[in-house]
Amino acid sequence: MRTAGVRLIDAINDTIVAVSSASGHGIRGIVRLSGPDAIAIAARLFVADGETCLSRQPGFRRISGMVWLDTTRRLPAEVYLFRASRSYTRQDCAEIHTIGSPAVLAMVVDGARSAGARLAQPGEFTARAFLGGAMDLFQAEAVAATIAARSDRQLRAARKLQEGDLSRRITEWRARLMEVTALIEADIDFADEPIEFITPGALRSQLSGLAQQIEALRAGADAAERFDVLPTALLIGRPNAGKSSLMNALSGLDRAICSAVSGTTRDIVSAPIKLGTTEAMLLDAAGVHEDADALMREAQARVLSAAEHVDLLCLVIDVAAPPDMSAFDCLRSTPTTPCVLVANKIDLLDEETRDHRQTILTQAAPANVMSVCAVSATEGTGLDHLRDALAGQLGHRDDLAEEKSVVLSARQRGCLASASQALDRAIAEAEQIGETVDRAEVLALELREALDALGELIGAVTTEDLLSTIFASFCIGK
Ligand SMILES: Nc1nc2c(ncn2[C@@H]2O[C@H](COP(=O)(O)OP(=O)(O)OP(=O)(O)O)[C@@H](O)[C@H]2O)c(=O)[nH]1
Ligand SMILES: [Mg+2]
Repeated sequence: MRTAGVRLIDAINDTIVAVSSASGHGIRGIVRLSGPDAIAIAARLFVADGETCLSRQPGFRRISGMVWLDTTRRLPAEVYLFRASRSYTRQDCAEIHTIGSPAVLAMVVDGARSAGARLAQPGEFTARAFLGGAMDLFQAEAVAATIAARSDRQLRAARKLQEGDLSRRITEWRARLMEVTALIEADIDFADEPIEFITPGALRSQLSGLAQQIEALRAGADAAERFDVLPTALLIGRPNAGKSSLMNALSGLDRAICSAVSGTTRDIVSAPIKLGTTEAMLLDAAGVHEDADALMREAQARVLSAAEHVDLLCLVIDVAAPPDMSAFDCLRSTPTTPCVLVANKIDLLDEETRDHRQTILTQAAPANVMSVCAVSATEGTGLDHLRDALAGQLGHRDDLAEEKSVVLSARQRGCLASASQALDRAIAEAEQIGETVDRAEVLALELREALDALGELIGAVTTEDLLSTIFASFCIGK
């Protein structure tokens, strides 16, 4: 929680302190100080080896010595000094590295507070880096995303933002938009003159180009939203085909009840599965067949509705039973969703019958069936081949999504949406006028709104409220 009354912008000249290493015990812990008195305060807590005087050291120095925990106890420590403006926060900074015990680090922080430092608020170091011009808001938010990343892919996405390409692109869009706005405003200023600074046609084409680029970025962010959630595959097929057995076998989790009673599964059950480097969410659901009671019909309606939203279908067929092509009926409402056909229970068949039935199924399969895998869910036969087939369908889609996508926060997507809507309104205006001057005021207003939204996106236009919201989501010490 943010300390009431302390505003990030106003409090920039306070010297702040916090533990910046991970919480809990570790070999090494770090207490970080930033602000005009950072080095003087570190010097009061720390005795350097030899005659070294901390305050007189230049930046980018590591100095060994002892840190005072209280008036009588000291521990070996090292201080890293960074001078303004070549530090993370662009202010004088000192990092005290010592033994990573929470109790020890708390004592060092207390010592720094007694010497005049204030406890940092969440994200306050990064807020200072932003305010000091070391990074834009995109990059600052990427720091939070890096810290919060729980998987490799989230980390890669955060790094992409931190590299700053996107900020440069948006800065360029703003510059183009500013030029157009200036021309429209010139039309307002010189309304009485017979000159037109920008024609409605030129305006439309400039704005449409920009709107398209913003839309492409938004589509990428939407794609990222989807890929952040694991790709999904749904097990579909007749009751008793072995869907739940397959779900447990592929996930290694005993999540779904399996039984010889037809219609065992009713609700949708999910479990994560690993397919080499690809991860996915596997869904198991009720079997689909014609003569069902009211409860079963409700369960089946849910299966078919889920089938419309998954990335891959896994049609499970019991090949121990005589071939019945109506098993494909459940794919009818999703003719374009890729499907892997699983011929299950091969342990119950001799090789010849198995191959024969697999051929019949392959020939009768609808176009969205991409591959056929023969398995035994209970014996584990053929599961590696099935995993490869699933990865082949889901992995590729995932890589593509990752390539095109950029992970944006809800705030960032909101800014893009506002910019895009303002541009659309301006384009609609421009389509209806004979001369720019006719609606120049309205156009300028819309474009200013788009400019503000893009400015807010990269932090060129900031308010204390905005900063508070963004940096409050950080942890203390970062
Ligand atoms: N021999 C053999 N039996 C299997 C295999 N897979 C599943 N079974 C059996 O088939 C029966 C049905 O399996 P489930 O996994 O419950 O089938 P389901 O498709 O989930 O069935 P519903 O939930 O009723 O739609 C159980 O008795 C399983 O032990 C297999 O590969 N070989
Ligand atoms: Mg089941």
